[in-house]
Amino acid sequence: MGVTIRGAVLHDGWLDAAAQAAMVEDLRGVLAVAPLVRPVTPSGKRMSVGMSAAGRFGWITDSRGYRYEERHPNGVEWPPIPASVLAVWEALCPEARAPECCLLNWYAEGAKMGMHQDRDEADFDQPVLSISLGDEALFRIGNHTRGGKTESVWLRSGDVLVMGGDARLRYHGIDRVKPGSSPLLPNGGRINLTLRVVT
Ligand code: MD3
Ligand code: FE
Repeated sequence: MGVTIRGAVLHDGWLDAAAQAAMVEDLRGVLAVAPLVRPVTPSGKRMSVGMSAAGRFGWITDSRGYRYEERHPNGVEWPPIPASVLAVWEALCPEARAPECCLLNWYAEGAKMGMHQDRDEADFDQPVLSISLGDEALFRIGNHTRGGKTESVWLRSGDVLVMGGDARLRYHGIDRVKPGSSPLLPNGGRINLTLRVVT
């Protein structure tokens, strides 16, 4: 069932160690086609998080703004979403439409993500599902406008968080990642996958 935090449902330890390792192997295949990039925001700041994607669309940002695109900045089509990842969506979001984007965020030591809303998608009735792999991350969730009280929770490798309903448009971010907190990735770091319906 999962634990609810401001309407987001946390499925603690949803993926066991073997499932996590198999998913990481699938993601190595994605990254071989669509390598990580550290995008630049419209204000000209380089993000600390590295990004790639799978599925019909990937989310990108550059000097022209935030948007979904059907190709990697290098011109290739995004690779398909791995079946191991789609299976998590099917299990936890059976009523939702099929995901059209699996955004892959890579957190090396020191990377973080400031508080933001996810609102570049067309249909906010569709949930967003997040999968955490590797080092633990301090996730913060707030309100429907910037500011006010927030709540924080550590996301651990194998945890899955579903943001639907009231949680879908809440401000959220990652304050920090704890180096050396998971044995999953040989050189440490954290991968976060977010599955989204875009259109
Ligand atoms: C709450 N990613 O990719 S995942 C993002 O860990 C993003 O990389 C963070 O925020 C990460 O946009 C947090 C949890 C998450 C993802 C999407 C949400 C929480 C959300 C959308 C709405 C509300
Ligand atoms: Fe987000």
